[in-house]
Formats: sequence, structure tokens, C-alpha cells
Amino acid sequence: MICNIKEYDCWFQRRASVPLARLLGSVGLLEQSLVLENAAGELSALLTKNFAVLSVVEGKDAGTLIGTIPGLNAQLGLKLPSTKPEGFVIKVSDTRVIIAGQDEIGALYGVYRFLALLALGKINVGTELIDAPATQFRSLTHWDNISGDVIRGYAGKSLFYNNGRVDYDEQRVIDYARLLASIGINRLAIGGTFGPGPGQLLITESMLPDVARLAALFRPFGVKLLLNVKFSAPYTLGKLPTADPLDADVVAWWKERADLIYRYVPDLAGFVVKADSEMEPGPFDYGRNHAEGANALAAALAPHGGELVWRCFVYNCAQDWRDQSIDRARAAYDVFKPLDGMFADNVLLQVKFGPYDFQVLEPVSPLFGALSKTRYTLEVQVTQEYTGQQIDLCYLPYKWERILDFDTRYGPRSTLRELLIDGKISGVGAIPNVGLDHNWTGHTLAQANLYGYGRLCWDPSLSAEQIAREWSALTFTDASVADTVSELLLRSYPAYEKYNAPFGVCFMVTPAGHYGPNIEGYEFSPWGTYHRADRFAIGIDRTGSGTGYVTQYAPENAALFGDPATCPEQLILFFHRLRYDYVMKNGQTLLQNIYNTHFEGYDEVKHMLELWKGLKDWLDEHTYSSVLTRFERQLANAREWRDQINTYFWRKTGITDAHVRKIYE
Ligand code: GCW
Repeated sequence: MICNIKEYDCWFQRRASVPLARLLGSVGLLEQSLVLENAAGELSALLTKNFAVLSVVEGKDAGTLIGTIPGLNAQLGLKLPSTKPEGFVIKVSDTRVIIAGQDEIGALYGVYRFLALLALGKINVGTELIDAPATQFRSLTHWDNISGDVIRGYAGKSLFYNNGRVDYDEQRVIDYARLLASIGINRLAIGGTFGPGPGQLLITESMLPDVARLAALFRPFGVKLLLNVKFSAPYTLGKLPTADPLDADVVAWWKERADLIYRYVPDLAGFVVKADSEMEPGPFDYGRNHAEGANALAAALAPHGGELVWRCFVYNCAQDWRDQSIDRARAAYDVFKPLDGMFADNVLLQVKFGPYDFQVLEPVSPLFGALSKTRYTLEVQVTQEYTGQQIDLCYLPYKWERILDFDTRYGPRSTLRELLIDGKISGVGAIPNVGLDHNWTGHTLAQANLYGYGRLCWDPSLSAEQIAREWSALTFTDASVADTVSELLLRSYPAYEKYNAPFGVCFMVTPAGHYGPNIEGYEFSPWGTYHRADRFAIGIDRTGSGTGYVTQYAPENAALFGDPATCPEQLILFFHRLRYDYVMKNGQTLLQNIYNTHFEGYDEVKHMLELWKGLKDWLDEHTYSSVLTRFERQLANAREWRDQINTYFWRKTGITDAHVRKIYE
């Protein structure tokens, strides 16, 4: 059987007809609201489109009822149990299907979950399900520029801008809103981050009507907009002489500006700010700290119920590589930990998962768990900046699962997963991987990363494997194709780790684009990410006797990472400077392990390519060949990594590979 997928439709593919057609033929809605009406409309439209059920929206005698739990209980005398905000109940009997939300958004989420379960063959008479998101803040932040280019975007041009204007295909934006809502995303930041881009312009009166129009497209899907704004706006837009957050005129300017913005978008979720980060303006310009900076903007949002997302990506990016006293990895903790408890209630600090920058192999940031009096979120990248740029297959939920597993050792229930579930981490943010490419994500299989991100925000206890299987089965309607695709996904991250920078040294990428190897590309640069390889050793000593970074962790973790004998070996060069003849747990030297992993990484990609080729007769030609081309490019990339890394270390050390494989002189 040929598995003919419509890449544009992502995880909403056409299916054979379904058993409960009789009940699904009519959808009843008894309460009126924008989101509920959309939920009912989505259900009937998608049933008709994908399940061959001609479904219409009707009154209370319909076979399928949609509503809120309190609404349905009151109107029909039901006894549906209540759940958490944005949660839902699904109940299927032989006379009725009920999809009820704790609130209107919950009902919409219930509809999408129902459709997914229907596609997976998991809806039957007797199905009862109650579910709710673990965290209320589930966001994506677009880095799109007003020019239409997407910073670190690998899937075509921006969905929102073109040539200096807000300019979009309305249907495409609605389809995007559907994708987001179907995986539970409820916040979307637009407006770029750098330079005089949209972050500046969107908050002017000439563009606020555009923002209002976009907000209206996302609203029925329960997605609220956030705006990326610039800290310097009071003087760049407002013509004030300063942006000093303690200056009364600046405070008043932000207040007025927020009031104006909220007239256009009354339910705006708030602002996102990248301050004192990579040359962006910030409170340091005025000798103020980040709590003073953030609180000034937060105060302007507070009367409107808005939140301020304040990014913690603050470090010195003009470092002298000769100066070994500065360690970039320390920066976020050094800046923000002393301010714990000083941020306004509506500030959310957004902390990158690692101390560096979305690296393939880097530890979890010591800020997690260490902040105890401040609301903060976890930030990851769905866009594959350092993870193969949607040319290489790299299934990110594999990595995210491990991040969530990390035990901060601050008190009981101290893994990131538990902190998130218990509300000690207040949400999740990420940069999406989408653009105007027909399949949204460049690499069709990279849709799994977007899907997985939303699913993990909703339920951090899902495993990467569960998500891979779910996504594959939703996208590839043939079971054996779906099996192979999940296998590919699950193999991909470990393979990528193997051919990338070894054992946590990070940043061996080409400085310009971050795709492909350049072993010393960052070695003499101002960015603060050095490996300092010489003839004998490599890595940075971040122990107490080194840069002290390790002491930023809770004592048990400081001890664990601080000793090479207990440090997880995958990260060993992040924490330690080791000689190439250091013997690792498998009895082989560090150098031999570097050689081995790089040969293996390449071989893994070769194997993945073969697995994909095995699907040729099972897939439609377009999907097959577009992914095939990417696997071929990935193989070339893996080869480049393998040979450059191995040759580099061979030339440094003069020590040959124990298995005498080909290393270039
Ligand atoms: O990973 C880095 C990117 C920058 C980006 C920055 C950030 C938008 O290389 O391009 O800036 O992260 O997180 O702000």
C-alpha cells in the first residue's frame, strides 16, 4: 500500500472512515463563544475532510456534544468531573460523544486530542479520558525579521512579514494557528529580536493595526500574542534622551505605550525582551541591574494583565580569548541568581536549557532549581540552529527528555520535569522551526520536532519514544512506514551527537552559519566558547580550582560534575580539561573514543539513509525524494565532521587510530 501524505497537512492526514460515524455526523454546541464555535467548526470540518464523515454543527440532540464542563453539566444535568485550566474530558458511549473543556480553550484542545486519538484508532465506545496541561505558559518565539528573512530559520521566508511590511497569507496563518493549538501552544511571540526590526516597529501606531489583525486570526485558536520589544524603545521610538529604567519619563513612556498597544490588542499576553544580550541595549547601559530593567517594563504591562518574558541570555560577547579568567558558561547564573526574589510578579525569566547556547551536548543550566523566588521558564530551540538546520535529521524530543530528566538536587521532586509539573518552573519557550516552505519545516521529518515540543510542554512525562511513535503514526498512515520513521527519529539524535563536537566541548561549528564543522572557528573569537585543544589536552577546567562554574550547581551536582570519575562522560570535556590519553570507562583513551564516535556517527547516518531507501516503494514520490535528498546531504555533513575532527586530533597528537581506519594526513 502506498502511503501518500500531504506534507502541508502535517499530523492531520486523511484516513479511512471511522466506526463512530453515526455519532460524529452531527456536532452540538450549546454555549456561544469565539473559541467554542471554532472548536465545533474545527471538529466538523476535520471529520469531513479527513475521516470521510459528513459532519455538521447542530443543536443539543447531536451525536457529539462540545462545550465546557460547567456548561454541559448545568444544561444537560451531566456529572462530568472538573479538571485543571485548559484541560478537557472526553467520554464516548454508544449514544453520545462528549468533548468538554474545563474552559473554552480546554474544549478546543479536547477536539484536537479526540481527532488525534481517532486517527490512531484509540477512540471506541467506552473511551473516557481526562487530561490537562502541566503548565500554563507554552510558548513559541519567532525570530523573523521584517524583511521576511527568518533568523536561524531553515524553512523558507517568514510567515508574517515580507519586504519591510507585515504581509501574510491569511489562510496560511490560520493553518499555522491550527497546528499550534492542536499541540497545545497558547502563546506566540512575534517581532524578531535584533536591530531595528519588527520588534521596534510593531509597537508603533502605523503597525499596531496589523498586529491586531494577526491577533484576531490566532484568537479563535486560543493563541495569545506576545510582542518582542526592544529595551531602547523609549529613545529610539520615543525620542527621550535615555532608556534608563529608573527614569520617571521612561517609566511613563512604557506605560503610555503599553496602554496604546492594549487598545489594539486587549488580550496581548505581554512582551519578550532580549536585553544586554549580544549587543542589544539593556539596563547595564545605565548601570542598572536586570531586576530594575525588567520591573520597569513589567509595571507597564501589569494593569493589563500582561506578562514580561525577560531572557537570561546575558553574557560578555566581546571577550578576549587570551583571558582565561572569564567563563561564559557562568554568566546567566552570575547575573540572575543574586537577583532572585527581586522581580515583579508578572516577570517570567526565560532561561536557556544550557549555560552556553542550545548546544548539541551541554549540561543543563545551574539556574534551574537555584531560582526559588522568581518565576521562570525553560527555553529550548525547535529550529535546528546547531542541530543540523533541518538538513540533518535530528529528533529533538530525545534531547528534551534528557533535559527534563536532569535532577537539580534542590529538595525533593527536583528534576526539571517535576519542577515544571509542580509549577516551580512556570512554563516553556522555544524558537520555532517553521517558514513558508510548503511542508512548513524544510525537512518533512522535522515536523516531529514542532509536534514533540508542544506535546512535551503539555505533558512533560511523555517519553521521546512515545511522541515519536504518535507523530509517525499520525503523519504516515501506513503502520510499517510509521515504524521505520520512528526508528529513524530515535536513532537520529545519538547519531548527531556522535559526529558533532566530542564529549561536550561545544562550538566546533562554522561561525558564519553554524552548519558543518570548523574546529577552531570560534577558538580565537570574542564569543567566549573555547576548547583550548593543544598537543596534550583539550577542554576547560570548570571545577572549583578552574573557572568555578561547577560550584554554581547544588552541592551533589557540583561533586558529581566536579570529578572526572563521576562526571557523565558525554559532558566530560565541558567540565574538565583532560589529556588525550585519559582512560574512559570503556577502557579506551579519550582520543580513541573521539575517533570511534566519529566513525560510528558517520556509519549511523549511512544506516539511516539505507533505512529511508527501504521506504521507496511505500511512499509517495515527493515525500520520498525530498527526504532522501536531505539524508544524502546529511551523510556528506557527517563525513565532513568525521574527517575534520579525526584529522584535527591526529595532527595535534600524532597518535594513530587503534583500528587503523582512514584518517587524513
Ligand atoms: O543561538 C543564538 C543565535 C542568535 C540568537 C540568540 C538568542 C536571536 O545564534 O542568532 O539571537 O541565540 O537566543 O537570542
